[in-house]
Amino acid sequence: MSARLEVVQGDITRERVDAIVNAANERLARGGGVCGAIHAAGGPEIARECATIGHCPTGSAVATTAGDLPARFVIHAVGPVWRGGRSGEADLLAACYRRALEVADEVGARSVAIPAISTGIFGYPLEEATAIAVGTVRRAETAVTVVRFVCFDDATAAAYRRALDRPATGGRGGPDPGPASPG
Ligand code: AR6
Repeated sequence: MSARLEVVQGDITRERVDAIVNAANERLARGGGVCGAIHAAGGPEIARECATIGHCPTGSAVATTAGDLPARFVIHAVGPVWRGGRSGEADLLAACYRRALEVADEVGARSVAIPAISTGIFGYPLEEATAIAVGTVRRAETAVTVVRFVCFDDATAAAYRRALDRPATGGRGGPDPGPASPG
C-alpha cells in the first residue's frame, strides 16, 4: 500500500503524528536547522539515545524516542551533502526517504511528518530534492498511511506542490528504486 501525501507549512516539532523525521548528520549530533529545533523542543532524552546509537550512514535512518514532543518517535534520517550532483547524491537522498519509511514500519508508525531533507545546511537544490522526495515516497511499499511534508518556508512548500502536481509515473521524480548502479 502507498501513503497519502500532504504538504503543510509550519514547524515540524509541533506535528501530532506518530513519527517526525529529523534531517540528521552521520554522527547523530545535535546540529542547527530542523535538527536543532527537534532537540531543543524534544529535550535531552533524544540526544542521549542518539549518543547510544552513535552513528548512522548517509542514506539511512534510525529511530529514537521523541522525548517531550507530541510525536512518539523521531526518525533520524541522514541525507547527503550536495557536492554538485555527481557524487551519488540523488540515490543517497532517495535511499534516505526509503529507509525512513522502513524504520517507520519497524516501529509501527502510521502517520509520519518529514522535512525537506538536505535542502538547508546540506545545500541540495530544492526542485530536485522535492522531486526525489515525492517520487520515492509515492513508490514506497509501506504501512504508513499519511506522509506529511512539513515546510518551513513558502519556496519549499511551492516546490512540493509542483512535485505533487506532476504525474506519478515517468519523467521526473528521482531515480528508480533498487540497487544503485556503480559509477
Ligand atoms: N520545521 C520544519 N522544517 C524546518 C524547521 C522546522 N522547525 N527548521 C528548519 N526547517 P536543515 P539539512 C527546514 O538545514 O540540509 C543540521 O545541523 C529548513 O528550512 O535543517 O538536511 C543537521 O544536524 C530546510 O527546508 O537540514 C545536519 O548536520 C529543511 O528543514 C545538517 O543540518 C532542512 O534543512 C542537515 O542539513
